[in-house]
Amino acid sequence: MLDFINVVSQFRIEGAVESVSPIGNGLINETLHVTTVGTDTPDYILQRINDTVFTDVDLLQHNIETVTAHIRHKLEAQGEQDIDRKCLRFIETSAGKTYYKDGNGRYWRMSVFIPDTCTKEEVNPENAFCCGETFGNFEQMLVDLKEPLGETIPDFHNMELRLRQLQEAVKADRMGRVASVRDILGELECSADEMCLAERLYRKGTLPKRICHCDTKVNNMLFDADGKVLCVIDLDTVMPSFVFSDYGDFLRTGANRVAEDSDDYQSVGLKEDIFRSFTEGYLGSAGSFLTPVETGHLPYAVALFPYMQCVRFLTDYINGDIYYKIKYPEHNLVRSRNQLLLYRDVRRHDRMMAEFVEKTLKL
Ligand code: GN1
Ligand code: MG
Repeated sequence: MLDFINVVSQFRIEGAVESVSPIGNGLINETLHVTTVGTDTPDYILQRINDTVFTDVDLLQHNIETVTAHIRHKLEAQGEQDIDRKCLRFIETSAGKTYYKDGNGRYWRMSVFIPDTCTKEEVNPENAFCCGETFGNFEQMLVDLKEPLGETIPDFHNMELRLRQLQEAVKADRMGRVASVRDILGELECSADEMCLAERLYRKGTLPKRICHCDTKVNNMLFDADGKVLCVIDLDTVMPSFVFSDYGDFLRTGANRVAEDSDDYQSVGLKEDIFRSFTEGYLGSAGSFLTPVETGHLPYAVALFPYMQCVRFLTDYINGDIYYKIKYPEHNLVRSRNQLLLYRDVRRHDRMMAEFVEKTLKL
């Protein structure tokens, strides 16, 4: 507690600290709820930033400040009420920064706590529409951002790089695990060229990078007491990427019939109703700025993300589980097989998805 009080005292908050307690279930950053005495001053969120994953904290915070300021201006211009519930507000330190490095080299940031909100863990056909609309809207608000943003994890969703990392892991075979995953490697190899299409389109100049959220999970949105979305949270991965990141990665988790680490392989597969509902919501808001190259490749994005995640989990398995937290030795292997099966099932829906996107765009 004393430690936290020292950290909090570096930030220009209103009121006196009453308590500090853990909140949320994020795996990357440590998040705490700071209450203040009385009802006249807000509560706060205190977060320790994981600088092993996000190595350039200055760039990370620059991105977040730029994005929240831009969204705030947009909401003001639209005459929105209640903006402090619809956009995160970060607090400056007495040195005028939005983060603080303590004596032990740990990085911290603070934002105003938005009361009477909740997060959701389940995607259903009803809220999937709203998820699509919200993430599409988020991209839409940032489409005219002039200030360049950096990549907080360079080449985060670059498929060519992820495949190179897999090849390097296979070559080193540090744990002697490669022989047991030859079947997965073989299947991945068959689709490797096809899945690197986005990078080729980008080099040709036909596919843009835009500011994307890059961690589009249902639990990265805040809902109010009536179940309406207030805002998007967890902005660490906001960076230039292909829109496929937001669209494809949401469906990878939100539309899988089972969790990404389930070994109930029979059940892995794409929930078509979630796909349709999310796509309608997303195109309803993002359809206004997406190019035909982007919309034409949305079905590819639905396949790309399970494929990429299969590659990433398998790489980590071969490397000896150094990136993703595991609960048992084969955890990454199970995740990898699950994602490969999802990839296969998504490919069975190629045609349905293409027809649905086309039809929705005409509405
Ligand atoms: C990581 O920690 P979490 O679950 O939000 C990863 C994502 C992966 C996901 C797979 C920074 O996200 O890219 O899709 O695991 N985030 C980072 O579960 O690598
Ligand atoms: Mg999160």
